[in-house]
Amino acid sequence: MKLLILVTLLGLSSAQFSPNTRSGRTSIVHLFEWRWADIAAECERYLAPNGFGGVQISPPSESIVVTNPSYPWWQRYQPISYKLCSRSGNENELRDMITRCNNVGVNIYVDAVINHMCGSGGGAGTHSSCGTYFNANTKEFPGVPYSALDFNDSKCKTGSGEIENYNDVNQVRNCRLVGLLDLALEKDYVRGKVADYMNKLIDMGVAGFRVDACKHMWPGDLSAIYGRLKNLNTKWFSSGSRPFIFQEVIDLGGEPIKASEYTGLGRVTEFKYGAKLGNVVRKWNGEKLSYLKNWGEGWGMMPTGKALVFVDNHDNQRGHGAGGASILTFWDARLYKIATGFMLAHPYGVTRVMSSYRWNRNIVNGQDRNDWIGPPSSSGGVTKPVTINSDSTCGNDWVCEHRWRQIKNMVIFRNVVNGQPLSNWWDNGNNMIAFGRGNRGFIIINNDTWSMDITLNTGLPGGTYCDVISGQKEGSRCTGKQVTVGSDGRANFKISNSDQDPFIAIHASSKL
Ligand code: QV4
Ligand code: CA
Repeated sequence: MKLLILVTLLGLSSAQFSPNTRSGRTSIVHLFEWRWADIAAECERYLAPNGFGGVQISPPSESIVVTNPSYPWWQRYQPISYKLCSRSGNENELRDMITRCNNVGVNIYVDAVINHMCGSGGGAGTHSSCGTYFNANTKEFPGVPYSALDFNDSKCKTGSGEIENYNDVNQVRNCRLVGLLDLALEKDYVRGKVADYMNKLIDMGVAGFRVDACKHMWPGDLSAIYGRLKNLNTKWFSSGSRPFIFQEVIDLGGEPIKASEYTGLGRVTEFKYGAKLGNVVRKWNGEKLSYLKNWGEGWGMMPTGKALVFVDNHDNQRGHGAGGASILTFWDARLYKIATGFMLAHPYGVTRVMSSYRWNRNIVNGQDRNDWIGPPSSSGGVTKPVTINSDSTCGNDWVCEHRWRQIKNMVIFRNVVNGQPLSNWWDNGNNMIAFGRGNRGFIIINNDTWSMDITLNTGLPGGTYCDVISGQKEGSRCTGKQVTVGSDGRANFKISNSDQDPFIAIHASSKL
């Protein structure tokens, strides 16, 4: 009996590190601020056929509606209740999306905002996404319900009630993050309400959660909540599957709260990844691509089995959160493709691709004054649909980085090389690098200011391969560069520093 309990507990804790992706798929995409109806369609028409494993969706829970500024994206990080209506759609639309994505083998991961409710200055009324009454002044949220007793204020010891000093662990977890009313997650009642919310989504078919603001919650409280979560819905997942948990903890070093306090509970967002890779690809601080030879743990990052990695996220692509100026985004498209291509080729971590919308930036002294602007919308903050152009790009100011040929094809590359070790590393001591993944794939990048002409061992079987960056294999023909690999595995590569995309990638499925 004791052994059985032990085995069950081990099973419960370990499985939360797996994204539960299906059919050998490895990457997830954050469809930031997309409507549920558009995500459902995207799963069927694009994500499933191109090997995407899952989608991180924006918070589905009822949130405050902010009109000054006008419907900012961040209003969704201020919950009013756990009812499932938001600017992305209502509960029926959410359910339909989860069902349709699951039916084509694409997982849904929910962004769960459980550290807090709305800001203390949120007022009182029904300016909420399902129209539920609340009162931020008296801390009443009848839609849950929570009352003043369910918040942390008495435990917070700062004069302002706010987090004032990130070196004080108690403040960071018991005080208000930018004025957001901080929930008392040690209370059984509060834990129960949060777990009920997450379990409802599990029953609807989601595969896991991105847990928001984990640095601001005690690991013990999170452990108790995760322990109450059900197994995944057996309509789509094998019995006993645990929800995938990836926790947002920004640990760039230098603070007392470490990512390692959370890696026992689930995966953790590795923010060093994008910040450091941005420096390398931009060649700032004397960084060079050749230094990436020991990328991952060798660069002070958490163990690969604990990490969720990304080039940019919805915060740091607009100066929120952390990472700073080095973060690469779609605004720097050429370098962004290099960084994303490298990420998807390299074995470290579970990879998340960002998919954004365009907004009018107004950068003053390095800060974007328009960092609040919400998704493309018509009047009243109604989110515009994602339209698809004839060349398969997106309209209505949706950027759809995940549809960029180079990025989409590297998502496929990662699936093809899944499980293969990094092999045949080469560099020129500067900004030209190449590496393979066993005998399944090979990538070579020229980020120097001169052209490359080099013959290297790829590790691949002999034959002609289609480069999936300059083009792709379509039927039996190649729309891009062709690479001839000899029977000895060697191939010649030419990459001009002025090529539109200065890298080449070939893999077992791009063989002609
Ligand atoms: C303002 C003042 C406060 C004042 C308060 C009074 O700044 O000093 O006390 O009014 O009510 C928005 C506004 C912010 C405002 C706050 C409360 O920007 O000015 O406070 O609302 O009304 C997102 C945005 C925040 C936004 C928040 C809630 O980034 O700007 O705040 O949503 O709408 C740290 C954390 C990390 C966090 C990161 C941004 O450790 O966890 O900051 N990242 C996650 C999400 C992020 C989200 C939150 C956490 C909060 O990824 O998107 O914040 O859920 O590094
Ligand atoms: Ca807290």
